[in-house]
Amino acid sequence: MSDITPETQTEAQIEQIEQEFEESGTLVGIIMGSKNDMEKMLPAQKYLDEQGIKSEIHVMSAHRDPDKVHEFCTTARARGLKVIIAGAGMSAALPGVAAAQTDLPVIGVPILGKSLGGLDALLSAVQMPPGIPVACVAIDGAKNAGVLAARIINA
Ligand code: AIR
Repeated sequence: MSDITPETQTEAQIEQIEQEFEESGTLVGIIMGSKNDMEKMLPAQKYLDEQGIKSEIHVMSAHRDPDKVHEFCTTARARGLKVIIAGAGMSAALPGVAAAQTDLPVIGVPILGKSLGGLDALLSAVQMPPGIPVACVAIDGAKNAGVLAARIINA
């Protein structure tokens, strides 16, 4: 006779779901504000690939797709992600908006735009209010975002 009650069965199911997420093995979510940022963001994934760390890449804009960003960030931990890398140019809200909606570490990548030498994106990513941290790398510094994510995971 099985001693699984409806309560323990539910716990077992939850454990199974968590295990499935762990087995999928994706540890880093790489997000960016536009498909036009992709080329600049790929060095983060390349570095993580070289380290054997699985990542996923999505395009979502904090301004154009706020619902998508909310969904991604609020489910990231439950889906097994450990770090989020967020890149955007111009008024780069994405890193900060991500950090506001998850307690996972968020690494911001300011992307060089057509004006202001990338200072717009740098300041948008780095000037976060107390309590909502973004670890910001250099302008177009996606490789270092990958390196930092790997260090956080291996800490
Ligand atoms: N962006 C998109 N939504 C909000 C922001 N800040 C950024 C993108 C991109 C820049 O605006 O991250 O770097 C221009 O976007 P696009 O799609 O017009 O090339």
